Amino acid sequence: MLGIVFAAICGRMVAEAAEPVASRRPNIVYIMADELGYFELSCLGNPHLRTPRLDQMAAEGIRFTSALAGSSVCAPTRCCFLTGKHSGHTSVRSNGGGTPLRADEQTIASLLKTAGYATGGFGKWGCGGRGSTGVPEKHGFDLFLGYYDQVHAHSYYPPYLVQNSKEVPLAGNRGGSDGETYSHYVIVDAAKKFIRDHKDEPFFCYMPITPPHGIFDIPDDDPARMIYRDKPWPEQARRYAAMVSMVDRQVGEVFDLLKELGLEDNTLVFFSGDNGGADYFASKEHPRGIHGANVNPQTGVEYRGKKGNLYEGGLRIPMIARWPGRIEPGQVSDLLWYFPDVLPTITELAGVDNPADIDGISIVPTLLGEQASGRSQPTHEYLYWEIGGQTAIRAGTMKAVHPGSNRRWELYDLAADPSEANDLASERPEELAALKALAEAAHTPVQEGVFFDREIHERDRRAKFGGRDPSGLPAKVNTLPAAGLLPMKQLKIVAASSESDGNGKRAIHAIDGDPRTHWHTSFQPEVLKHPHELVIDLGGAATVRGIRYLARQDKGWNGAIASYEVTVADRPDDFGEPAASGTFTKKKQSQEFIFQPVKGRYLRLRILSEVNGGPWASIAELGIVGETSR
Ligand SMILES: [Ca+2]
Ligand SMILES: [Ca+2]
Repeated sequence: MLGIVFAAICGRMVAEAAEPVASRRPNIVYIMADELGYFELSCLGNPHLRTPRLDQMAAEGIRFTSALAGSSVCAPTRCCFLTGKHSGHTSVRSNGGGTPLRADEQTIASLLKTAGYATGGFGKWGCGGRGSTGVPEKHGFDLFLGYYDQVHAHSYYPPYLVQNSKEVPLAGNRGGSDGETYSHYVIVDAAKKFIRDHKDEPFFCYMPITPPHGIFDIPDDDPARMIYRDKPWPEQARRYAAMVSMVDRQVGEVFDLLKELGLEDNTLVFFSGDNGGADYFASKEHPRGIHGANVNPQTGVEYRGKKGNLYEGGLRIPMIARWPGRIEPGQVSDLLWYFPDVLPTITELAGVDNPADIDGISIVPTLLGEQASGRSQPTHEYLYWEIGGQTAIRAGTMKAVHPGSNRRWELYDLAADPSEANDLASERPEELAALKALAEAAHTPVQEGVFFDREIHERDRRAKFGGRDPSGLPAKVNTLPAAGLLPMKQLKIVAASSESDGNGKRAIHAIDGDPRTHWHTSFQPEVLKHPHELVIDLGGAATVRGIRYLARQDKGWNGAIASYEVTVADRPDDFGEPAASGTFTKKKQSQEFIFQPVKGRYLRLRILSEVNGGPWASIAELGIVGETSR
């Protein structure tokens, strides 16, 4: 009897294996909401937010309790998703908004292209601004409509969207919250049209949609607005809730379309967040936000942290997959996996080979069952994240977190301590050391792609504001007189203690000859304090007689320099005693400080304080008084 049962099972396995998964080449729809927290679905017990179609999707498919984001913010997490790499290997590790993929990088879409898939993307790209090597149409997408730059994506009413690097005007829009054409409707409509247009061939429809990410805008006549109209919450919290329910409705519309086209049984649909939830609308009464993105509504157990850091609150995302007839309905899986795993999962189903340098592992055995896929589910030796000065690494239930450059490593056992409240670092130093060693090996220096045309990219960023210059700069600004200075073109920044990359206030702006741009020190994920430094290569041995400085020319004063030291040396890494120290005053006009001449090739400006006593440093222009040695 046992033998017969065994033979029957084996027979079934053989039959399944004889028809490889890849031969069917399923359509793939991946819907990624921006900033939807783990506990913000009604099927997870959220007491406020109504998500009936997502709840239904979970009931008809598989819901994951331990699926994690590739990173805790938008651009880096998208890069992990698209390339199958963890953030120690990716090209987009900055969340500046337009940081590009390199030209040679493969993505899910470029791989699916090789298997004859039609590929479309709709929403927020975040892996390369216009004019760069990272644009989606150069990375496998036949069609991408939406926002290439993330700052552009802050507005639901921009004057235009971008499709394959061309502008698509949106009627009546003036940027910010001001306009007549809600961009998200245009994006969802285009995605549905793409599915319809490609119903007879395998397709990949990637929908990295922008809601419920703020600005929290949704048309007043959207049906989802009605659901929360009378709730006793702040208006912004009602809007956020409506955006969640709007997304839920639109996910349902995608399912309805697949059903109408007869594609349900041959289409795998994923739905997930992009990074951990934020504590939106936090108050004294609701310290973790009104809707409790990271608080288990049943147990009260919290995930520590939120979007932007590498505690569980920054990494936990909702994740559901549905494929009628292939994924057993009603499953809840505790498999520990993350964004780099999406690429190999999809390529396995499409029958495409993976690039050699990915970090992900296919989860097909979990999705389809180990019997149907003919093998057991492999698991990760470790999962790895880095962002800004933060690092985290997880092996099984153990997780080591390095929360910032001047903080100590922490160690948690998530099985016993899901809230990461009990740091075991001093109790279990060997385990921490082993994880740190893995983390060190997982990190490689970042190699970003490049821009050919920064101006077109800046134009997209200004489109958030309807094309207006948002910086608050007056029409006429002060300038740095050039007389007696080393030529600005000859100067080069060789080191900066930090720069506010996300704001486009990079160190280069201190010496770019443009008074309207400025360098600002970083304030995310943490505010870095004095001293701040710039090291400048003078382009050759020079006699330095002083410095000339122009404070930021917009309305702000943050970072405007008070006291500082100047050091000149022959090597960029061997500075001795300062040549001079001085103090600038609080004014927008050019200021100069002349000191005893000193010779050298490299100048270090060390900034010790700010005019208002704040922790930052900023410079619109810095000139070096002196002459190049002959
Ligand atoms: Ca996000
Ligand atoms: Ca400048």
